[in-house]
Amino acid sequence: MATDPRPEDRFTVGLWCTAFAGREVFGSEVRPPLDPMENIRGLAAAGCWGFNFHDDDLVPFGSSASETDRILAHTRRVMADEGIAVGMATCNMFEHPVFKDGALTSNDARVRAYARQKAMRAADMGAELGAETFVMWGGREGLEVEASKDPREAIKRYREGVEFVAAYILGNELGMKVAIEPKPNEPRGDIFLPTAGHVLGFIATLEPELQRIVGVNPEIQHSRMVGIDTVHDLAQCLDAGKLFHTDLGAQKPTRFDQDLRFGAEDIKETFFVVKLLEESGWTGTRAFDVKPYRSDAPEEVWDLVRGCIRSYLILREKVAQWAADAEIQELVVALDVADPELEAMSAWSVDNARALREVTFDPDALAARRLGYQRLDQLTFELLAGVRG
Ligand code: GCO
Ligand code: MN
Ligand code: MN
Repeated sequence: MATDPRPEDRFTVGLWCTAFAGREVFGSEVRPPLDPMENIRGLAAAGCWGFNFHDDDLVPFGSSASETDRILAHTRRVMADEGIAVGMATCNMFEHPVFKDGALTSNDARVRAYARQKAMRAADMGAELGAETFVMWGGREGLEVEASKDPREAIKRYREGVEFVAAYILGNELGMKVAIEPKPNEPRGDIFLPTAGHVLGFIATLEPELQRIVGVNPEIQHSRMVGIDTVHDLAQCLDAGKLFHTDLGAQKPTRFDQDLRFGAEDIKETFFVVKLLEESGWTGTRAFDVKPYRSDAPEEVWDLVRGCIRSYLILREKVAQWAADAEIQELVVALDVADPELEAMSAWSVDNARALREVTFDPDALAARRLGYQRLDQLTFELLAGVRG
């Protein structure tokens, strides 16, 4: 089984993932801080083609322009040394207290302006390091107190903010696409643009020339938090030509954002995620947004990275096996029933509508068709469980 990553697989991991020291609402850090350059070297050694970063992951918040340049130059040297690229860059608009009640959707015009300024700087950093995608995750763009924000005003402000950032990237030819990342809640009680569907609807309201460079960054964990089908989420974005990035990981439904190791939960759904990406000819990076357990020792964060990559590649092999399994394929092929005569009437026209009205159907006979889903799902399970072939 081919489980060694190749450069063309383009696996990436966020610097914030491996640097996650375990601080959360109930407990303090359990691991020492991880220096960003050590982090980049560690990701390269673990098999990553690239890394993803927030501005503040690399350049400490509040650094001067010259300090920023120095750090970026140093980063470029480490990247060249290690042969590692950058997949996506993003702006941390959630951590500092200034964003306590939102960034682009804050009621305070000064905070909104500051957020735009920070996003422009983050976009410059991303372009400088060769990122192809600029992710916008609005972690603080939400509320707990419904009376605190007019939701229509907030969404309008969100649009103006995204348009501003997209126009900046386009106007300065930074060569990146923007991918908005939906999330239903956490850290806010309710976050605007909670699902991929909301983001798709939102994108359709942007200035037409900016729409072209704005897409979606769906995350498995965030879809599972609300219990919706991750595969359908991705498929809807693909169908719209808007899957610009995707954050891979694992999650049990209806919990806090667990950001578990890829493949850690719902192996079957994860298999169908890989199947969809591979069969759609996905050319983006294969990006993991995962967190080490709080119980992990410092060196185990690299097991997390290696595990994600290995699980993805194992599932990719399973996708090939599934496609080559004669019994499975026989069932799958039988599902599509063609009827050239009826299909010729499927496009709307007055003549087709008239002809269709004259057709006699036998609904009971159609309903009696046997589909074989028990067998199909069982075979899929057995293939994944390793007891087939
Ligand atoms: C989360 C989010 C974040 C974002 C990241 C990029 O886990 O809640 O997914 O990890 O992806 O901040 O902006
Ligand atoms: Mn994410
Ligand atoms: Mn997440």
